[in-house]
Amino acid sequence: MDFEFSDELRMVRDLAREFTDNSVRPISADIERNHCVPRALIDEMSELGLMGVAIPEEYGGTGLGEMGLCVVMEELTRGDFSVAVTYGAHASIGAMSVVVGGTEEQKQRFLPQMAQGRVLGAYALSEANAGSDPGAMTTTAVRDGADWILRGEKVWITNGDSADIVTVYAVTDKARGASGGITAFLVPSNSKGFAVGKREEKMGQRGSSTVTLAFDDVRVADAQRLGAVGDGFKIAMGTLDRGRLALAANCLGCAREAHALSVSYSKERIAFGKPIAELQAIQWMLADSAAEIYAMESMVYRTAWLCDAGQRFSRESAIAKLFASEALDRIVDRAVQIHGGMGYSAEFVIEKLYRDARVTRIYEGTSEIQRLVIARDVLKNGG
Ligand code: COS
Repeated sequence: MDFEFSDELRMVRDLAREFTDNSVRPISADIERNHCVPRALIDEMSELGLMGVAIPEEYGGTGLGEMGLCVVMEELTRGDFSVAVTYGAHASIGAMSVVVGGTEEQKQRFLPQMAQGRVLGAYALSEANAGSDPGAMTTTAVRDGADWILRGEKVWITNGDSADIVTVYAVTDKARGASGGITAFLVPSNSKGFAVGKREEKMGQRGSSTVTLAFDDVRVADAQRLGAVGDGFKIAMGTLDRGRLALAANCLGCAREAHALSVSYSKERIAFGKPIAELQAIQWMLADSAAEIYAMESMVYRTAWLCDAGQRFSRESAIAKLFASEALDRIVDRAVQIHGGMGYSAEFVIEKLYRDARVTRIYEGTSEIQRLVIARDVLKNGG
């Protein structure tokens, strides 16, 4: 058993850490205030070769797999959650849907450009009445000669307004539902009839753009169909297995930041004539957070290892996402408590981390959905 990161992973971690400390952290407050992750940051990540960290080398990526992606996600989130999410919509669920579902020809065509950051991806599954139950989607794709015509609306799409190509899931056989009735398409955002709608005003992660996308008879060539007709739901779920894991890595990064700030603050803040770090009430909170961070880290990287080893990891990724997001909520809550009034002030970063963290229990599958995935697997396969 080897728990050491390889030299390559250490290099990419150092690169992502340096980028985060030098380019992300100093402008995190501006990103939140302006509700925008500057394009220059994406370009810088492209130049550093981070956009294709999980894309296999034969398709122009760095080939560091889910392990590499988790390392980068963790580091970026230490600096700013919105930057990490903007990155993840492309490098995780955008590009990974092509890795999971694409034909050889599609991988050759799209992945090298995605790895270089020249083509940015996004992932469009949810609809107004199909969030936890994506099988209930109503966006349709109807065959028209050599093309398909897409019609419908997707909601809560990260980077929907900046992506060049969006993986869109649509019903191709209503009678078959999730099992064989949904197909995935790679839809160029400059297609006629593709329209960006409302942008969400959110509690946290305000720099990350979340929009509605409308498809008004968008014509898509059959060559843009991702995987076989009817395989869309499996591609969506296989991609989400990876997305949930990457999100657990985000939670880990955010938790580390909140915890590190809490440790330094508790050593500086004086109460009852001594630093609050010397009070047992504070020490217990710091100890609980340290224990949970260690558990998060262990789950994230063990699950990434499972994925990269080609083993099924749906249950483990749901466990990692469930545990990491719930633990993060407790950790940022403790961080606010340790910081007292300073933790509640918008002048200090803890208040932002508290808001940024809350959605992790909701998106890419709520905690309740993760429990459902885990319980189904436990009942089917034991353990
Ligand atoms: N990988 C590959 N295939 C999968 C899979 C996975 N992780 N999970 C399910 N499938 C397959 C199943 O094997 C099944 O295939 P067959 O019909 O050939 O047996 C098919 O997909 C349908 O699966 P299932 O019957 O489990 O579908 P349900 O409609 O019951 O949905 C849940 C299952 C609820 C778990 C799923 O809808 C889900 O994850 N919902 C949350 C969605 C979500 O996370 N949304 C957030 C927004 S996306 S950013």
